[in-house]
Amino acid sequence: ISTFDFASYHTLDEIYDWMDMLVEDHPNLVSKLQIGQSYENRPLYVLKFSTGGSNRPAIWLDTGIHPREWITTATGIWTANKIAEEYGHDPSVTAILDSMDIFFEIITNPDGFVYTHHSNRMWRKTRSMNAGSRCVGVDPNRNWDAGFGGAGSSSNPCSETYHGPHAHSEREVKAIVDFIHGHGNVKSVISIHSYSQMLLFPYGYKTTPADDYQEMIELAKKAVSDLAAVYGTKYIYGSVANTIYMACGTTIDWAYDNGVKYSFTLELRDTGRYGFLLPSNQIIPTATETWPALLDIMVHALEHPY
Ligand code: 0X9
Ligand code: ZN
Repeated sequence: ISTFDFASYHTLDEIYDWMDMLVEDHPNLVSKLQIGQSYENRPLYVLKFSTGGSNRPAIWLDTGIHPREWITTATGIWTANKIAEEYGHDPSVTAILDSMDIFFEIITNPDGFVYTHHSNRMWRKTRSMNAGSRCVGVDPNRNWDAGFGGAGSSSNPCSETYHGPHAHSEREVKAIVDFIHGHGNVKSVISIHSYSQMLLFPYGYKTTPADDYQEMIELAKKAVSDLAAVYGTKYIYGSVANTIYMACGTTIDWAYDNGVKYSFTLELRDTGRYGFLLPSNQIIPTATETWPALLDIMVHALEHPY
């Protein structure tokens, strides 16, 4: 899309308009689905990239589940546009879309996203009311049914990592759970966060290595090396078994435990200089370097059917 400014951060309405433009520009490839409604009744839109078939093996991507991580949404927009433009040109994109579908939720937490624009730029959670508390919101990356309620999550509604009253209490989470279960053929989930420059894979809720640990380590190693080859940006990769802090109830652990083998979390730029307030002049470089890493994971899913 030539009229959209990919190098700036945008509001919810601007992004919704962009989604419609993308669909209009690529009517035979891209469509828009609504998978549910947010707590404040905003539509939860997903872009579907498909060249046909019925219920093909699929890749799920999401950005912006933590709304203050603006670089993820901006990277999502750039990436979705890239997928649409490269089909029929880039051999990897073409091969992926000739046999798989891609589903991309660009604004996974719209209520929180709007809140970061109007009230509190640093908002992380959903905007749901908590019974018996004046504090608002649940951490949508602690709300999944995978070690729910355990270490690295909080039972205090005022905490930034509040896990919520029960697993999948948040509409924004439940919509994805229902979509992935209903689809039944999702082979990869890539959930995009910021910041800290990491590529993570299950598990985050236990120290036991996942069954596919060795395969994931090798894929992650290749992905971060191809990412670094673009501008030299260094990522670390791993799971709780070797690298990161414990976090219970996260998206990719739920996906992995529900049969989605290639489940990864990306933590985009930077390592803390700007943190969540990454300047807009880093949007295109961030998206550009992340692209080969995403392709590595998607191509791996294509070439290793299960
Ligand atoms: O804590 C999170 O939800 C993620 N980091 S963020 O700064 N984007 O909030 C990381 C979750 C990764 N999983 C584990 N640490 N196990
Ligand atoms: Zn996050």
